[in-house]
Amino acid sequence: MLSSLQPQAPDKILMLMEEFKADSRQGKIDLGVGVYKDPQGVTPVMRAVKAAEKRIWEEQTTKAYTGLAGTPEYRAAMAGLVLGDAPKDRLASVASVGGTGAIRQALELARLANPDLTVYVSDPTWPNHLSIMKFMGLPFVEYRYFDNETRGVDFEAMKDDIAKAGKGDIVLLHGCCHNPTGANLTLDQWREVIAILEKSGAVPLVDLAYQGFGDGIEADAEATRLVAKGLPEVLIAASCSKNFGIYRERTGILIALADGEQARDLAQGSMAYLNRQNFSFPPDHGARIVTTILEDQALKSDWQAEVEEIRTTLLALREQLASELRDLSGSDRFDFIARHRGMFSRLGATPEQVAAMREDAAIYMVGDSRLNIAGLNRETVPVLARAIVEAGL
Ligand code: PLP
Ligand code: TYF
Repeated sequence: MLSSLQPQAPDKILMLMEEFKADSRQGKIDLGVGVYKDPQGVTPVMRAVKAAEKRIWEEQTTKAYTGLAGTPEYRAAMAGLVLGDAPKDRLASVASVGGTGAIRQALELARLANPDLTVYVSDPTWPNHLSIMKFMGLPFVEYRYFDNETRGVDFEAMKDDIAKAGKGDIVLLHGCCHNPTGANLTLDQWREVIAILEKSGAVPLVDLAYQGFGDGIEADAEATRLVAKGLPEVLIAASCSKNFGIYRERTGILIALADGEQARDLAQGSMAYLNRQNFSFPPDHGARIVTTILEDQALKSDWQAEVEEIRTTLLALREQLASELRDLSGSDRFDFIARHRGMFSRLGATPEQVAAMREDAAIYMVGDSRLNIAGLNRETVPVLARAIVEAGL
C-alpha cells in the first residue's frame, strides 16, 4: 500500500534551512525561516516563559485531559490579548495546534458552514495557506496585493479583487506584519476593506501570527479589532509561536465571532467537534505558559518588555539596512525596507539575483526574495547591503 504513495513537494522554506546547514562557508548568513534570532543568532526562551514554566512545574498537580476547546482561562486570556475590549458576547473559541492548526480548522469550519465557498488569498501569501487549501481541495483565488514597483500594497487592485468575493466566501487577511512581503495596510485602508466585506457578506479570516513584532502589541491588534467590531461574522487564527517564542509548543487559538448567541453556540460546538475529529484535546503546555503570563501582572509586564526589545531590534536593523543601501546606491529606492513591518521584507529581486547572493555571498533568503530581518545583526547588515547592490538590484 505505502509504495503507491506519490512524492510530496517539499516546503521550500524548510528546504532552505537544510541547505544553509550544509553550507560550510564561514560567515554565511541565514535570512530564511521566520524564527526570531537575537544579535548573537540565538532563538531565546523568553524570560517570562521560563518563569511561567517554573511556576507550572512547581504548582501543577495533574496532567489529566483539559477540555476539547482547551481551558476557559486560556481562551479568555487570548481573547483579551487579540481583541482587547472588543465585544466578546458573540465569541466562540478553541485552543489549536499552533496558528497553523487554527487556520486549517477555520477553513474546515467555513466549509462545514458553506460547502461552496471560495477562499481569497493575497498574492503572495504564506505558502502554507496555499498548501493547506490545495490539500483540502478548497477552491481559492489570489487577490493582487504586493506592488513590485513601490514594494508597498497595490491597494486599488486589492480592493477590486476582494470585491469579487461573494456572500459566504472567505477573504484571508494578514492581521499585521504581512508574510512574506512586510507591506501592510493602513488603518484607513482596513476600514475600506471592512466596508467592502460588509457590502458583500464575505467573511474575513484574519491570520495573526506576529502580534507585537510590527508597531506594538496593542497597535498590531488594532486592525483585527476593527474587523471584529465592524463585521457580523469574523474568523481569527492567532499564533503564540513568535510573540511568546514557543514555536515548538504548538500554541494558537481559533476565534469565531458570530452574528448572535445562537450562531455563536453553533460555532462553538462545531469548533470543538473539529478538534475532536482532528486530534481530540489540544496541546496544553504552551497554552498554560501563555495563560500564566497573561494572568500575572509582573510576568505580563516582563513579557511585554521583551517583545518590545525584539520589535525595536527589528526596527533598528531595518533602519540600518535602509540607510546603508541609501549610501551605497545613492538613492532612496530601498527605503521601503524601513517602511515594512514585522520579521520579513520582500526585496523584489529576481530568482537569479537571489541565487547570486547565495552563491557569491553565502546569504540565504527565500527564492521569492523574502528576507528575515531577525537573521541580521549590526555587523552583517553592511555585508547584505553590499551583496544587494552587487547583485544589481
Ligand atoms: N501564519 C503565518 C503568516 C505565519 O507566518 C505563521 C508562522 O509560522 C503561522 C501562521 C503559524 O505559525 P504556527 O503554526 O507555528 O503557530
Ligand atoms: O514563514 C515562515 O518562515 C514561518 C515559519 O512550513 C514556517 O512562518 C515556515 C514554513 C513552515 C512552517 C513555519
